Amino acid sequence: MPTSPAVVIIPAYNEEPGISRVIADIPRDLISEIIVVDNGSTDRTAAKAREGGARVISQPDRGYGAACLAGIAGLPPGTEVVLFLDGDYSDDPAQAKDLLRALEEHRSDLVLGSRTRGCPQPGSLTPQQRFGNWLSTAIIRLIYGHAYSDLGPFRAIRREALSKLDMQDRTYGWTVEMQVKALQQGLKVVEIPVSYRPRLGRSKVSGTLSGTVKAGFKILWTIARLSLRSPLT
Ligand SMILES: Nc1nc2c(ncn2[C@@H]2O[C@H](COP(=O)(O)OP(=O)(O)O)[C@@H](O)[C@H]2O)c(=O)[nH]1
Ligand SMILES: [Mg+2]
Repeated sequence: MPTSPAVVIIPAYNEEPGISRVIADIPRDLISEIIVVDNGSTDRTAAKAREGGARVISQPDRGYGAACLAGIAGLPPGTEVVLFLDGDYSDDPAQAKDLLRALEEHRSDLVLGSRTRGCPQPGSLTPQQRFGNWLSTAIIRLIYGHAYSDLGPFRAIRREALSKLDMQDRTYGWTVEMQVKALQQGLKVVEIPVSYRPRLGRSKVSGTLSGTVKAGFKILWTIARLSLRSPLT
């Protein structure tokens, strides 16, 4: 089945060690453009991204969601599918093919790459991340009856569905906001296993205590806030 051309958005904050390889491994035949959102990097992330053929958008306001929102604001007109991917080479960009294929084959709105279903390499997911994933997905299952297995970054979504979700979170609540709102709005969601390996460069979230705590609270708060506002609607 033919797949729609997709635009890739990569939020990147000081990802000089990995960004070139991430870009180089993206299968170009299915991707019409690669946008790297430089989130105030102090290294050569932006220069390397340009060298690799990506369009660089600068978003000086730090935050994962802020970077993703800036990428969305910069999408070319006519974009039908958006693929999100991290800049640290933990995900395998070649698997963009599998995500896009699943989007078409299942006629879904959102395809999530599940790291827990895909045998993550030792050291790539910390025990705190596994626990956080387990807790968050268990709470979502209790409220919405849908069993997600992960809140990972690698995902493909139809542009129309993305607009309907009206994404707002500017930090670590981004991925879970998308998943909860997708259930609230009855989107067709599919998960496929993806691989995951230890990142290149230094972690800013899961590898630090403050990042882990802040991300954990933000994720739980996001689930609570969205569910109290409009459960199951
Ligand atoms: N933590 C963090 N990551 C950002 C920010 N802006 C963009 N990113 C990117 O978000 C992705 C996830 O961050 P990372 O440090 O790998 O988190 P981890 O995988 O949980 O260790 C990477 O591609 C970062 O470069 C930001 O302000 N904070
Ligand atoms: Mg990472």
